[in-house]
Amino acid sequence: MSKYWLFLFVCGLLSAFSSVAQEYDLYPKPRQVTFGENKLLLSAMPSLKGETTAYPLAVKHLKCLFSDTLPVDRKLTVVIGERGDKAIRKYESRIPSRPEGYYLLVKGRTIVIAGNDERGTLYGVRTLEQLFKDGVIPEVEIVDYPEIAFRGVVEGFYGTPWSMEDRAEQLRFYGKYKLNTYIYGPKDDPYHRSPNWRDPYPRKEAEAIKRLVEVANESGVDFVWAIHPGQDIRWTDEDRDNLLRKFESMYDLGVRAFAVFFDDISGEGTNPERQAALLNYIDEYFVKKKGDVIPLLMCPTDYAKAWAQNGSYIGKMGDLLNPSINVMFTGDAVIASITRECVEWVDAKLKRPVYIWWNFPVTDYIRNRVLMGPVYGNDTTLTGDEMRGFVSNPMEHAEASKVAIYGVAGYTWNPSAYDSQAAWVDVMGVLMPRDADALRCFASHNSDPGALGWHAWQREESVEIADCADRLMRIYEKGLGTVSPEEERMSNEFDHIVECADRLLVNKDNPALVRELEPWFRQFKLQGETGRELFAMLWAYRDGDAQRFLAKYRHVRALQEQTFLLDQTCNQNPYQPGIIVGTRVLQPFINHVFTTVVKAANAAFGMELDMMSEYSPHEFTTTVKQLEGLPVQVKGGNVQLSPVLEVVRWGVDEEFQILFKQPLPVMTIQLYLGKSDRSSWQLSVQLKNGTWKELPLEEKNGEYFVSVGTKVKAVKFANVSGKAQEVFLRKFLLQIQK
Ligand code: 14T
Repeated sequence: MSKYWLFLFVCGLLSAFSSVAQEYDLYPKPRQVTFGENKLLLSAMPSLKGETTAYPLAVKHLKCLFSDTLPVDRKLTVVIGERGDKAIRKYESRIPSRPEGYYLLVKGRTIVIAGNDERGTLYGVRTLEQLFKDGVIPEVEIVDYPEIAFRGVVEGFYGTPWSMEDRAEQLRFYGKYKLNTYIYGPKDDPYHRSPNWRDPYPRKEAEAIKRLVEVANESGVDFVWAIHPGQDIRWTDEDRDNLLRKFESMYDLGVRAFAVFFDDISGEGTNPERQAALLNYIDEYFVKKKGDVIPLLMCPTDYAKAWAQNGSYIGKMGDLLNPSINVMFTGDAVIASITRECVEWVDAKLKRPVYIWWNFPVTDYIRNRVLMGPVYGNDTTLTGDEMRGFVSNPMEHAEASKVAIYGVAGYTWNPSAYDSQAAWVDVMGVLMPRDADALRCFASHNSDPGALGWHAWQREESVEIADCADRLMRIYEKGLGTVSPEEERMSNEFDHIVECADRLLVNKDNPALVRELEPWFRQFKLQGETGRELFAMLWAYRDGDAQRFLAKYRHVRALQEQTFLLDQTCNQNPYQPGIIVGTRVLQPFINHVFTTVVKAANAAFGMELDMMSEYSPHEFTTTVKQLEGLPVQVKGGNVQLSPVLEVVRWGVDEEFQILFKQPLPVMTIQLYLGKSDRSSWQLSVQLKNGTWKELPLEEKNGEYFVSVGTKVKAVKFANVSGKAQEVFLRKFLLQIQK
C-alpha cells in the first residue's frame, strides 16, 4: 500500500470514529441519522437561501451559529424553509410528513434544513446546533420527527412556585431539547386558583408573565396558561364571563394557549356536565374565535384511574367535550408509571388520545426529599395515536428537575428508542460538565420517594451497591469478624460519597443547582462521613481496641446529631420538614450495622452504649427484637417512630417505650398497625408525677387514635393479647402542642 493510500485509510478511520462520537451528542436521538465521511469547516459566513420565506425564529437561531464578522463564502450555502417554500422544493419529498418533522442534510458545501412546518424547521436548526463543534459540522443526513405531539412540563405542584428567572431558564432548556410545552399552573399562585382566579394579575406580575411569554416564543415553546376555578366556581353566566375575561387579559399579555384544571376540588365544581358545558363554551367563543390559539386543554376531577372507579365521570367527559379539547390524566394512580393498559382504558373512555400529566419528579408530597433518578418505567410502545401529550410535573427545585425533564424529552420524542440510563448519565454532564460523576453519585442515592399509602410508588435507588449492602448485612448477622470484598466496597462507597459531596458543595458550573440542593449535599456528606466512621468503629471493635472504638463511636454520635440538626433547621415547611438522603439503601444499612456493631461492642467491652441508630433527643427502648434501635424522629415539633416496612413479630407482653428528654405536652397519638383489634394492645403514658395511666384506643379511618392532652414523661405500647402478633408498625405519631 502506498503512503498516500495509507494516509487516506487512516483519515477514513479517524472520521469514522469521530462520527460515532458525534452521534452520541444528538439528543433527543433523531429517527434516522447517516453520517458521511467528511466534515464541513465553517470558517466563513455562508450564503443563506430561503431566508425571507422560512420561519423567522428558525432563521434567527441559525444566524446565531455563525459570526457576522466572518467574510461571506458564496460557495458555502445554507438552504432553509418549510414544506411549500421554493427554496427547499428540491428536497420536499424527503421531509417526513409528520408535525414538527424535518429533513437535515450536510453534504459538500451545502446545508439543507427543510421543515414539515415551522417548528420542524426550528428543530432542524436545533439539531444543527448540536452537530456544530469548534466551527466544524460533520456530513450527515437526518430524517426526524417527534412521536408525541405535546411534550414538556406542567408547573402544577403545591409549594413555592418557580421564580420568573427559573422559568425563563427552563423555557430555553426546553427549546434546546425539543420540548414544545410549558403549562403554567402552580397551585400556590392565588391568581391561578382560588381566591383570585377571577381577577387580572396586578401590574408587576402581569408584566413578568408577558416577558415570560416572550421568552417562550423565542424558544419555540408554547406557553399554556392554566386556570383552576373549581373550588368556588358558581355555574352562572357571571362566573363564565369572569373566566373568559381572565383569559382575555392573559391573551392581551401574549398567551396563545389555555388550560382549565379541575383537580383536587370538592363540591359543586366537580359536576362533569357543568364542566364540559363551560369548556365547550370557552372552546367555541374564545379559542376558535381567536383563531391563533392552540387547542384547549383540561385536567379532569377524576384524573387518575384509582379515583375514576367505573369511569362514569371520565366517560361523560369523553362524550360531552368537543373533540378538539385535550384531556389530562395521571395514570393508574396519582403517582404512577404510565402503562399501555391504562392508556387504552382512558382513551376509550375519553374518545381521544390522552394527554398525560406525569407526577414525576414532583416532591410536594415528600418535601424533605429530592428525586434525581432516571425517567423509566413508562410504556415504550405507546405512539402519538394513543397519547396526545406527555408533560412532567416537576419539583419546586427547578434546576434539579432538569434531570427528569431531560429524560422526558427523550422519552416523548421517541418512546421506543428511549434509553433511560444513557439519558440519565448524559444529563449529569449537561448540568455539571466538570462534576458530572459527583452529581451522578448524589443522584444515584437520591431517587426513591419512599412514600406509603396512597402515593405508594417506588423508584430504584443506590442500584449499583444495593445488593452488596444487603449481602454485607447478612454477613454481619453471622458475625462481625470477617473481612469481605463487600465490606471494602461499601467502605469505599462512603469515601466516595464524602468526596463527591465536597466537590458538589463548591461546584461552579451550575450555581442554581448548588443553591437548590445545598442542604441535601450537606446531609449527603454527613451520611458519607457517618458510614465511613461506622466502619472505623467496626474495625476498632475487631482489633479489640476499646479506646479507639469509643472515640469512633463518639464521632458517629456527633455526626448523627449534626444530621438531626440539619433536618430540624433547613427546609422547615409544615408538611414534610427537613432534609433526608439515601433513604432506601444507605440509611437503613447504616442504622442496621450501627446497632449490630454497638451491641457486639457493648458485650465485648462490657459497656452500655446507646445503640439507637439515628440521633434523637428522646430515648427508645424495647423488648421487641425487631424494633431494637428504631429511630425516634422529631418532625415539625412532633415525635414519631420511623415506619417499619416489614412485618413485625411481636411476642406476648413485649413492648416499647419512648422516654422524653423533658415532659412533653402530647395532644394525640396516631398509630397504624395494618390490623384492627384494639383489645390486643395497651397504650399508657407516664404522667409528670411518675404514675402510669392507660389510655383507650379509638378507631378512626382504619387507624388508632388516642387523645392525651397532658404533659407526659414517657409513652409505652404493649401486646397484651396473650399471644404473639404479626403487625406492621407503619405509623406511631405523637402530636405535640406547639
Ligand atoms: F391535576 C392532577 F393531575 C394532579 O396531579 N394534581 C395534584 C398536583 O397538583 C400535585 O402536584 C400532585 C402530586 O402531589 O398530585 C395532585 O395533588 C394531590 C393528589 C392527591 F392524591 C393532592 C392531594 C392528594 F391526596
